[in-house]
Amino acid sequence: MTYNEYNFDGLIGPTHNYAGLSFGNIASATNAGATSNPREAALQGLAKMRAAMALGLKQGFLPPQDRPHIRTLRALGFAGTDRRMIERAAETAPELLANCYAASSMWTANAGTVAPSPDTEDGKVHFTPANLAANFHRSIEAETTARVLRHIFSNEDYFVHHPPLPGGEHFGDEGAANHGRLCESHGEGGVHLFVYGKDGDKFPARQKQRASEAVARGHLLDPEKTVFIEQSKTALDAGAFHNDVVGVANGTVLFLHEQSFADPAAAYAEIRKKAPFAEIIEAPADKVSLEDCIKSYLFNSQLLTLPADNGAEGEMALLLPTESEDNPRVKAFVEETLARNNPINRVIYKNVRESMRNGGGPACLRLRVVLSEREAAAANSHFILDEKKIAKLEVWVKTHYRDRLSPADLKDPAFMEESLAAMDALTALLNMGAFYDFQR
Ligand code: SUG
Repeated sequence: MTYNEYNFDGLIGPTHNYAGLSFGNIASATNAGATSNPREAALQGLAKMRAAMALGLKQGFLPPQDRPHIRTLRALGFAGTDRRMIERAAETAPELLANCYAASSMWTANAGTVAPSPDTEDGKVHFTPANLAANFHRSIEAETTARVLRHIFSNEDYFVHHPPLPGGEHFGDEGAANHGRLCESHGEGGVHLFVYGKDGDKFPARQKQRASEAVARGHLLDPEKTVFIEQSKTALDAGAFHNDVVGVANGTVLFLHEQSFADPAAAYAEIRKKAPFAEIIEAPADKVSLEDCIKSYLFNSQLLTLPADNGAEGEMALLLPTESEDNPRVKAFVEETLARNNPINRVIYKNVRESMRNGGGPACLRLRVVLSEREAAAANSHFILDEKKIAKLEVWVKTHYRDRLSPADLKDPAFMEESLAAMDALTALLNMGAFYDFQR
C-alpha cells in the first residue's frame, strides 16, 4: 500500500485583516491597524499550493470559516438583525467585532493534530481539532474546524474524529503547530514529537503539556514512539508562540534552531533512542539568531519529501517565505544546509507576505495528513486539488474579494453581507450544502 503526505492548506478568507489580536506574536502586534489585501493574500496562498503541486506533491485545502461569526456575536449578547448587531458591536465593542472577523482559520497547522494510520493502535487516521483556547479569536474556530474535518474525512472505516479538548486554557491545544512526525518513509511507523510550553517572562505558552499528552492518548499512539519536549522560554519570549516557528520535522530530518528546546541534549537523546534513523540539523545561534528566525520564518518552512520520480529517493525540498531569502544570514545558512551532505537538496522561496504580516508562514498555512491510497480515495475529492480546481478557486477569489481592507471597514454592515455572500458562493461551488452557522 502506498502512502502519501497531503498538505491541506487553508484557503484564505475574504476578511483577512490586521487587527493585532495575538499577544506574543510579534508580526501580529507590529502590523496592527495596517491595511490588508485579502485578494492578494488568497492568491498568494493558492500560488503556494500550486508550487507544491508542481513538485509532484499531493495538495488539498480546508475552506475558510464564516466571518464575521454572527453566532458568536449573538452569544456575546448582541441582538436584533445581523446588520444591527454589527452596528452595535462596532459602536460599543469594536475589539470584539474584530475577534469575530478574524480570518485566522487560514493557518491550518493550528486546525488540529493528525495521527496517520500506520501509527495508531486501531489502524485508523485520528484527528483532534485544536481548541485554540489561548486567543479568543482563534477559540471560535474549533467547532467549525471539527465540522470541516468530519465533512472531508467522513468515512468511519478509516477516520476517527475526537472532539476538541475540554477545559479551555487548562488543556490549551494549538494543533500540529507544536507537533512533528519522524519516519523512514511516510507509510512506515512514525515517532511523534509533541512540544509544549511553560509561560515565559514576557509571553504566555499556548500549548500545555497535558493537552499534548491527552491528544497522544486519544490517538492511540505507542508511548515508545512519542516524545514530549518542553519548548525553551528563550524561544517563546523571542516570539516563537508556536514551536513551528523554530523547527520542522519531516521524514528522517529534524531541522531546528539550537535554542528551540528547554533541554536540547535530553530531547535529542530521547529522539535518537526512539527514532534511531533521525538526522538532526541545527542552526547555531551564532550564525542565525532567534530574532533572525522569527523575522524570516526560516524554520516555518515546509520540508517536503520529493516524490521518487521528481528527485533522488528521499530527497527533500525546503519551501520558504521570501523573507528568508531577503535575510543574508538566513539565506547563507540555507545555502550551507543545501551544500552539506543531508537529504535537503532544494529550496523554493514563495511570497506569502500577506499571511506573514500576521505571523503565519508557509508551514502555518498547511495541515499535513498522511493517507494511504485507499484512505485518500475515501476523502472528499472537492478538497483535493488539481489544476482545474485551483483555477476555479482563483476565479471565486477574484470575483468576491477586496484588494484593500482596513480595520475600520469591519464596521460596515455591507462588508458583512459581502463576506457571507462569498461564503455562500463557495459552499455552492464545493457542494457543501447549508454548511456554515449563518446558513443554518
Ligand atoms: O495564532 N495570527 C496567528 C498566526 C498563526 C501561525 N501559525 C503557526 N505558527 N502555525 C496566531 O497568532 C493574527 C490575527 C490578527 O492579529 O489579526 C493571528 O491570529
